[in-house]
Amino acid sequence: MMSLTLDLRAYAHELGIPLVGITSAEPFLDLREILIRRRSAGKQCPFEYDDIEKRCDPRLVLPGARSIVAVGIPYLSKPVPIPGNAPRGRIARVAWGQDYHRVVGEALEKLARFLRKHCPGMEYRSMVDTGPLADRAVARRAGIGWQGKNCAIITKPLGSWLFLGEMLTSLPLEPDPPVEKDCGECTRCLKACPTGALASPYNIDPHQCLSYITQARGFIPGEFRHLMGNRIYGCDACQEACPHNREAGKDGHPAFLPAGDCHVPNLTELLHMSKDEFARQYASTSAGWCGRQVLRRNAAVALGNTGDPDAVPSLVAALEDPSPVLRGHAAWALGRIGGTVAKTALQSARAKENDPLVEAEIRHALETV
Ligand code: B12
Ligand code: SF4
Ligand code: SF4
Repeated sequence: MMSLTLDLRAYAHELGIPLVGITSAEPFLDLREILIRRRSAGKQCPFEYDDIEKRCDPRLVLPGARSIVAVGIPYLSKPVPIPGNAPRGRIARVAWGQDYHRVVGEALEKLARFLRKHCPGMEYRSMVDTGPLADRAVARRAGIGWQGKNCAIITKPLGSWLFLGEMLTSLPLEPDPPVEKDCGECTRCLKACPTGALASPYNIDPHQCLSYITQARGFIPGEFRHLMGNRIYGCDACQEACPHNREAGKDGHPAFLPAGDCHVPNLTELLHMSKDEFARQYASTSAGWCGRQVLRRNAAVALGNTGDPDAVPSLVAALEDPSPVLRGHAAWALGRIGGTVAKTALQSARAKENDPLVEAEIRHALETV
C-alpha cells in the first residue's frame, strides 16, 4: 500500500490539497473522556454530533474501516479593498468564497474515486464538519498539524487557516506519525479572546464563543452584544493573534477568494437584505446555512456598536420588522446609539409592541438611551 499512498498524495496535490495525513481507524479513546467531561460541564454545543460513542469510534461510522485519510485545505486569501466609508461588518474567513463543505467534500470524493480505481472493492465514507468524527482529533493523529491552545490545528507554514475533512476507508494504508510540537509558553490567543470563551488552554466554552453566538438563532444574551463589535458571522480573533499565522502565506485555495463585498458587508444594506439578495450573495457560502434573519440581526447589533447616529433611520425602520428578534435587536442598537430621534422612535414602538421579549428590550433600551 506504500506506493498507493504516495500516488494518493501526489494526486491530492494536483487537486490543490497540500495536506494529506493517514491514521488508523482505531478508536479515539482520550477524546471520549474529553467529550464526556465537556458534556457534563455543559460545554457541548448544539452544532456537535450528539452520539459520543460514534464520534470516537470510526468503526461505528463505517464498519470494516481500517484507515482514515485526513486532509487540510488552506483558506487564507487576500482581502479585497472596498471603496467608500459606509459602516461595514466582518465575516470570518471560513465563510469567504464558496461553501467549504462542498469544496472539501468534492475533493474527498475525487480522492475516493482515485482509490477505488486501484482497489475497486474499497468501502469508504467521507465527512467535512458535519459528520460524527471530530475533525481536529483525526487531523492531529494523522499528522496534519499540532493542536494549539486555541483548539485549532496548526501547520507550518500554512498556520491554522485550514479546513479539515476525512475519509474513512476499508484499505489498510500506511499511517503517518503525529506532529510533535506544542505552543510552549505562548498564551496570546487566550488573551485575545474578546469574551473569555478560551478560559484555559484547549478548553473552549462554545456558549461564550462569538463564533457560536453569531451563528445561533434567537435573542443574543445582552452581555455579548457589545463584544461582537462588527462581527456578522464567526470570529477570527484567536487565530489572528497566533504567531504561526503571521508567517502564513496568503495563498489559500482559489475557491475561497471572497466574491464582491460579501466578506465585509455594508451594514445598512445587510439589515434590510431581501430574500433574493440573501440567496444571491450568501446561499453559496458557508454563512448561508444560519439564514437571512441571523445575519440581519447581527447587522443590527453591529450598527448599534458603531455608535453612529447616521445608523438611526435604518434601525428605526427595523422596529417595524415582522421578526421579533430583529425588532428586539434594533431596539437594543438604538438604545446604544442614543439621541432624541432614537428615543422618540423607541417610545412609539413601545406603545405598539405586543411581543413581551421585544417589549422588554425596548424598555431596557429606553433606560439607556
Ligand atoms: C462544534 C464546532 C464548533 C463550536 C465549538 C468549537 C470547539 N472548539 O469545540 C464553535 C461554534 C464555537 C466553533 C467555532 C469555530 N470553528 Co468549529 N467546529 C465545530 C465542530 C462541528 C465540532 C468540534 C468538536 O467536536 N468540538 C469538541 C471538542 C472536544 O473538540 P476539539 O476542539 O477538536 O477538542 C480537542 C481538544 O479538546 C483537545 N485537547 C483537550 N485537552 C488537550 C490537551 C492537549 C495538550 C492537547 C494538545 C489537546 C487537548 O483534544 C480534542 C481533540 O483534538 C468541528 C467539525 C467536526 N465535526 O469536528 C468544527 C471545526 C472544529 N471548526 C472549525 C473552525 C474553522 C472554527 C472557527 C475558526 C470558525 C470561525 N472563524 O468562527 C471557530 C474557532 C473557535 C475555536 N477556537 O475553536 C474547523 C477547525 C479547523 C482547524 N484548523 O482547526 C473545524 C474542524 C471544521 C472543519 N471541518 O474545518 N466550532
Ligand atoms: S473564535 Fe473568538 S470568541 Fe471564540 S474562542 Fe476564538 S477568539 Fe474567543
Ligand atoms: S496564539 Fe500561541 S498559544 Fe495560541 S495557538 Fe497560537 S501559538 Fe498556541
